[in-house]
Amino acid sequence: MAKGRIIKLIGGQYTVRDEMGKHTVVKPLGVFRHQAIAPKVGDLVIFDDDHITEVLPRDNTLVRPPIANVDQAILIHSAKSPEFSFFLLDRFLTLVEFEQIRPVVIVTKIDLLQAEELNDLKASLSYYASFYDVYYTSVHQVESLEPVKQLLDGKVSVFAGQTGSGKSSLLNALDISLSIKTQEISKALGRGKHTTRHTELLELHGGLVADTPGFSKLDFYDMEVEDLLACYPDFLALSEDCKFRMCLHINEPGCAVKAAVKLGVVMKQRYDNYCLIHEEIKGQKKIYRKK
Ligand SMILES: Nc1nc2c(ncn2[C@@H]2O[C@H](COP(=O)(O)OP(=O)(O)OP(=O)(O)O)[C@@H](O)[C@H]2O)c(=O)[nH]1
Ligand SMILES: [Mg+2]
Ligand SMILES: [Zn+2]
Repeated sequence: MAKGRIIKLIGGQYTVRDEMGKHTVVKPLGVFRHQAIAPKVGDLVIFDDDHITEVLPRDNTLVRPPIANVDQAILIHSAKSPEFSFFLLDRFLTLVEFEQIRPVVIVTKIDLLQAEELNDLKASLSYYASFYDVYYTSVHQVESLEPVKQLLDGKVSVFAGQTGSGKSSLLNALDISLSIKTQEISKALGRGKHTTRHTELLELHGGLVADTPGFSKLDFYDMEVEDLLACYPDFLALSEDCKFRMCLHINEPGCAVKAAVKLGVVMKQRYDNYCLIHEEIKGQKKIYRKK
């Protein structure tokens, strides 16, 4: 019997990495089929020579991508191509906060911006940098990769971001021995859109990292509008001063968040994105009721 972490799942075969770093390919015992939980990538497990016998309690679990025990979600956004989007950033941040996982923001492909454009983007993102870690990278600028390497050490990280944002390229640049397929290569092979398909934890700079398929759809189906409150640390800090205890910061009088938006303390664009997501969640409920 040994303890380890599942780092790969392909065709019912699990690769487990033990505490010494040794890999063993095993199957789960049949018993898991009758339980609500199936072993997932990221799970800490007890295993023998050929079977997983126990899944240890999870800290957290993501459905898409299907990974357990994630320490941080590294959100990869391209500075250009595809165009940087604050709306997409706030959507990703909301979903990651809802899962109670620490988000880290990486803006990549910065080589595609003029110096002035990059300065403008950094100025806008400085608001986020006051409560999240924000990094700027390019696969063509090796010095930009060093801080990211340190970020991975000793942690289980998920790289997430829209398709084409540069997740696989960044991982390849962080460790040249990886050679993960990127879009250029898959285009040459004549494949369809999503380049990265299965879920696997890669051993990288002292940590484990999942390169997830690009999300094409980010929905809030599991959320209620009240759930949004805990997903905005900047608003949360102000909400003690809202007149109403469960203020949703939309139409309530005496709202400290709305007052802070007016004063320019809270970024207007971020507040607008919050309102759009709030509306979207309300809209979802209406559709449910009709059915
Ligand atoms: N100029 C420049 N191009 C980059 C950079 N990083 C990635 N790219 C290009 O962006 C395109 C998409 O990169 P990928 O790494 O395949 O993107 P991905 O996020 O893994 O995409 P999916 O696997 O489909 O989700 C490729 O053509 C890369 O060469 C960068 O730092 N600078
Ligand atoms: Mg990829
Ligand atoms: Zn309020």
